[in-house]
Amino acid sequence: MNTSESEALYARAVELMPGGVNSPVRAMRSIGREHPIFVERGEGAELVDVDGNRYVDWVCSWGPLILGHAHPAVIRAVREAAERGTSYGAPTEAEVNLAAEVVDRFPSVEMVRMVNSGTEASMSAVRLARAVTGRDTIVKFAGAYHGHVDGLLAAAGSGLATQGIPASPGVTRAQAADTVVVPWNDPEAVAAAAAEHAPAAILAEPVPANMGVVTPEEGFLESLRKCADGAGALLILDEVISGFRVARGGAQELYGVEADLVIMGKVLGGGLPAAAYGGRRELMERVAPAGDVYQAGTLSGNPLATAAGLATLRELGSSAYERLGKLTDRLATGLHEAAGDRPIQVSSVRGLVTPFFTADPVRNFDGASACDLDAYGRFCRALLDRGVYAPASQFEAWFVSLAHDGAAIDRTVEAAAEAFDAAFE
Ligand code: KE4
Repeated sequence: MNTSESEALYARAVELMPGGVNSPVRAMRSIGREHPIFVERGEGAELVDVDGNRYVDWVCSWGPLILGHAHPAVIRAVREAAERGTSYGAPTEAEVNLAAEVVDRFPSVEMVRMVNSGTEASMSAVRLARAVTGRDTIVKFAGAYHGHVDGLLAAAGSGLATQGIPASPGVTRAQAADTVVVPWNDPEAVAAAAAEHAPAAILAEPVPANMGVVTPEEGFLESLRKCADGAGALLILDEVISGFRVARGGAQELYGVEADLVIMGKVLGGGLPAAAYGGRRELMERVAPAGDVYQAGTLSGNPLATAAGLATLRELGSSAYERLGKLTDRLATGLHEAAGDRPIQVSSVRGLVTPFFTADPVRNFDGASACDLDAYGRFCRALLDRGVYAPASQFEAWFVSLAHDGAAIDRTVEAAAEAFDAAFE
């Protein structure tokens, strides 16, 4: 496969941007590639790179493109919005309509504040939870990612339920100390942390997808709800990935658990920068200017992003979720069958799939970390050579879109069968 244009662009990019990219996972270093693929365009379920190579895309911009690339309704909406101007720094009807769409989907959300990234939404929801409860500590889960918020870039301390330690240089010990990191799917650890720290909030991806897709075990989300209530803490569910994807009302609908605050993003912006946090009126009315908790943003609720988000959500009715579920099952089953007797665990939930390179079912970050990362890297490189663009990390999800069809899945499964050979030879 000719990748000379990508290589040439990478040589320039790496001199101008850290790692040659604007977000680390895009560099493809974790699958052992010398350089990433530079994209020229997206068409439905496909990416075309600058050398003209075509790929079935299972990244879909890491989740936003649930309709696939350049969906006509989204392009039309963004074009029409852009022709009226790109930003006003003033309220627009589109923001009201998008907020109404969110409230209609999430019973736990009565009010919404738009921001520009999941990181901003997480940071703001945490600030609000601390203001409302008057407490500092946040309980989060090992392997969960909520954006590069200083205090949430914390690793588990020495023992369970102890204060976090910085997970990145530049994060201070003080910032990390307000975060307690516990294992996913471990109700006892959550209860111990809540008892010891009386937290402001328990923060969770209801369907973790940043350690690969690791679904909550039976009753676990309910245990978080109960634990938060018992501890006088808020339950913050980060639905940046699961929201508008695993069900019309996100994981809260799928698992029947309601959060106090919800973090949203990705699909909400339809591929443009938009995210949000929301919750009950009594909580959200603490946010400035209605209340005293400060948070602001120049481009929050941007007309182009709200146009893309509204156009996307309007395509996501019940039949869309039914179809997305069938496509997901077909991909997950196909990968499982292609793996044969090799040590592969395929985890999936509507719209999300992860082939874990391990012999044992994955139920938390320790399990995900035990995967054979080199084998996953060989697998991904072999897929790329066969026209399949999979997430360049074992700790990510494959994102299914409504632009994928049986042919794209069959192509992927056929390539995977050969790529599994390459991974384990
Ligand atoms: P952003 O700040 O990247 O918009 O969102 C942060 C975020 C928050 N919450 C969850 C559950 C997320 O998955 C993310 C970001 N997801 C990653 C991929 N797993 C974005 C890709 C990247 O970092 O380049």
